[in-house]
Amino acid sequence: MLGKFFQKPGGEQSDRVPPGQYLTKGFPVLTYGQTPKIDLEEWRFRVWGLAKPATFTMSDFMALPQHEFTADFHCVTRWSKLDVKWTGVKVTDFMQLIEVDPKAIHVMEHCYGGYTTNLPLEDFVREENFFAHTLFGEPLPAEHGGPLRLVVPHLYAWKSAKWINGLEFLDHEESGFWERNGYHRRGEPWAEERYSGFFGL
Ligand SMILES: Nc1nc2c(c(=O)[nH]1)N[C@H]1C(S)=C(S)[C@@H](COP(=O)(O)O)O[C@H]1N2
Ligand SMILES: [Mo]
Repeated sequence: MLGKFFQKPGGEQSDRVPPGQYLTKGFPVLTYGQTPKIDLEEWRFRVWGLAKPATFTMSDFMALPQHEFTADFHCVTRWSKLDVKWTGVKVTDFMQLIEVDPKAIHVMEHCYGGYTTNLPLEDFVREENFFAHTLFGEPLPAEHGGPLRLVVPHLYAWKSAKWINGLEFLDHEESGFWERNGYHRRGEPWAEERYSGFFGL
């Protein structure tokens, strides 16, 4: 894997690269399956489970305060990309639009294409998490999750759902796609929470 595109972190960047990760200058695409085809007119975002059911359009997201974010991106397959620049909406701002039952402690992210991933509510509702529609000043390319993806910088990137279209609030933990297929339940890069014990590593 090492070579032109993957470098061992050196100098002052090294304290930003979690253990066992290598830097990449490009931005690899990591998708299980196909990039779904999404018609922007028909795009909808839904909330259900332990929350008052609600449906949102892209205009609803664009009406929220827009922010630029710079965040590091860590894939469990060992590549990291520093200083990714996104534009989007804070999860904390979106949460003001919905009514969540106090019994909810987890949230399942749902996506076009069927991918799912699960987060404890306290990992989801954080100041630095956001829904992104723009990457380095350009509309988020479809292969990177456009029109809208979640970005959760403090966990491995499989928690950053591409083509996100819904949140299901839960009073218990459920496994999403990769959590069912051997990845760690939480996925904290600095603790190298890569795979569940059962998977072997
Ligand atoms: N819907 C969906 N979201 C997803 C994935 C996926 O396969 N489907 N892959 C995850 C993984 S493992 C990673 S590392 C990142 C990769 O994002 P990128 O393709 O923009 O680099 O998206 C995450 N979000
Ligand atoms: Mo990943």
